[in-house]
Amino acid sequence: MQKAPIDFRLYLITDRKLFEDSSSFFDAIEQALAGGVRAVQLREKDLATRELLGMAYRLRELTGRYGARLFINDRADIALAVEADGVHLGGSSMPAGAARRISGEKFLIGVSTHGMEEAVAAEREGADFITLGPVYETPSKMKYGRPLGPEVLKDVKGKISVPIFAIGGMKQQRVKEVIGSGAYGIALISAILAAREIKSTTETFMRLLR
Ligand code: TZP
Repeated sequence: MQKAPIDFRLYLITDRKLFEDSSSFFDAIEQALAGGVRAVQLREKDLATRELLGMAYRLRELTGRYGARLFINDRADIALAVEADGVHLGGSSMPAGAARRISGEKFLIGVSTHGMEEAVAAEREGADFITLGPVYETPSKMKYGRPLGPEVLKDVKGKISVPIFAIGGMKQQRVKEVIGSGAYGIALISAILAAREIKSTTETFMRLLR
């Protein structure tokens, strides 16, 4: 089967800890989908396999209803089990080449990168797209390292051809700058999931990315 293209520019990453309970978490994801998000990454690194699988099934159902893509962070096995669209790999995940051997050509493989070297390696190993950042300071600051600044997008864009999603501190007023610097799209958590009005906030992001 032919691999799907990267047909989304807004990549929403989950953080269930922003919510009081699982029903408000899934409500929030549904509002984002209703607002136009077309790709969601399940990223709940501290969950046991059983719980993660349960969330993945629910998100597959939800994203499927809205025709959106679902990616599972790190866990190619869970991605395959729930028939997600792909896997998103981090620095301590299996390399993209290994994930490709497990999943075959149909899977989309995203890779988190934090600079030129990692970005070039990710493309070489078979990533279909990368996230690159943190571009700006994030709410959780040092956890993701020092902000790279938007200039890094231009440099990396000059060296690789897979789509680059700017990540880290993404806000509406920064969309123009990162797209102008070579990002294909943006990946984010808090600007949508911590917003008071998730649906309308998402709609604004979608408009800015059009
Ligand atoms: N990787 C680099 S920065 C980041 C990740 C997962 C966090 C992005 O969160 P936010 O709230 O969109 O800055």
